[in-house]
Amino acid sequence: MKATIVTYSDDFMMREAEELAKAAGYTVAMVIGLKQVLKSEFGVGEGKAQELAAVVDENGSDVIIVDESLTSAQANNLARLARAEVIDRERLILNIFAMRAATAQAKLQVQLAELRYELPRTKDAVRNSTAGERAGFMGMGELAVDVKFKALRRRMAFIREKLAKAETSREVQRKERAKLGEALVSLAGYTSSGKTTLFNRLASESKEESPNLFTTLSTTTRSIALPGSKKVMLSDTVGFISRLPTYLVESFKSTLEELTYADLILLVVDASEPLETVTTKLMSCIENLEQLAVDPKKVLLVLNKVDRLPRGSADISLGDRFAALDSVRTSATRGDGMRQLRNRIVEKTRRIGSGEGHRGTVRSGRSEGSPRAT
Ligand SMILES: Nc1nc2c(ncn2[C@@H]2O[C@H](COP(=O)(O)OP(=O)(O)OP(=O)(O)O)[C@@H](O)[C@H]2O)c(=O)[nH]1
Ligand SMILES: [Mg+2]
Repeated sequence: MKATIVTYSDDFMMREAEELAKAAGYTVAMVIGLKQVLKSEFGVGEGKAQELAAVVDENGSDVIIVDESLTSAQANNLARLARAEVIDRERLILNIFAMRAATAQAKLQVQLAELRYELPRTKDAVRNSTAGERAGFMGMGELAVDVKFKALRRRMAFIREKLAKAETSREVQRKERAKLGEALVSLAGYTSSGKTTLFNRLASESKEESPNLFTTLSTTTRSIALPGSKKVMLSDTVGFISRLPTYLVESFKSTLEELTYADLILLVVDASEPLETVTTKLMSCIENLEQLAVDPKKVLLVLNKVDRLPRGSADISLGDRFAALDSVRTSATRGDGMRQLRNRIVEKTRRIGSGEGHRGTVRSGRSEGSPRAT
């Protein structure tokens, strides 16, 4: 399917929107950058909507992707005018997640996010389709909204319950692991930064790595051996993206919660991108970690893909904003920096494990070197 993308005239956003569209399986015919995307009933501005209709007609796109959140009225109006299917950013991300969900848990999480997406849009759609009815049958429209709403809510409650059950068994597993006295180390970072490639190298695994966004949707945890016959549990997690819909974060909370239990977080960054991109992505990762109430002291920055940097290039300077973060340079594909990374994990989990005031649910005294560890 061919798609024309409408986004902001910003290099980063244009590239990211294109990558998202490709990850969802579209062939991208054109990326249009606008100063203002959310406008009027067409979502892009009426004049622009007419132009867009002509462009899509010309390049034969089946789909228009609007890189913003649209109401169903906006999407419908634009679709009618341009005679093409209209998909907004949230729908696009949901479609990728739906395609990639492999485990039962991930599938439930996606279903929950779908329902959250639909809830406000159902309201719109039912209102519109029953507007005539309401005039004749006094309030039938409202009734239809109600029925539909109740059905959606019931379904959501059902899925939440199922997810909660799965969460209980994860909790049991977590406690079992805690008894082994191994620190938990989690990989986090922007989608496609190389988390799974690092995970595979550290754990001698062969989980799927790919240049597509959101390759990994569920957590995998393995025990890995480190220098000094130390062992830690290492988890690979779902990647972050900018402007991630909050309900998607909520739906994937139990997966992301892995990060709140971690003793150490390896925040992976693709350091081969332009500094501005690196900074933007790092900021959005840090925002996500803050939302999950992760302690910045537990973060070790992994500047990955250094094999792509020009030979002998100076140290990557991220500026004062990230000065507090410790960092290691790696190439997960070529193997650079792996020894340093392993050593840093040993060091960092030793310090974290020795009982400096853990918060809330995080267990303390499990790691090697702690007097309480057994
Ligand atoms: N050149 C180079 N490529 C790398 C390196 N690490 C990973 N890659 C490539 O980057 C792409 C993304 O890697 P993944 O490991 O799938 O990234 P991820 O962070 O797990 O991504 P998601 O699961 O989608 O969130 C793949 O094509 C990898 O081969 C590296 O150090 N150097
Ligand atoms: Mg991955």
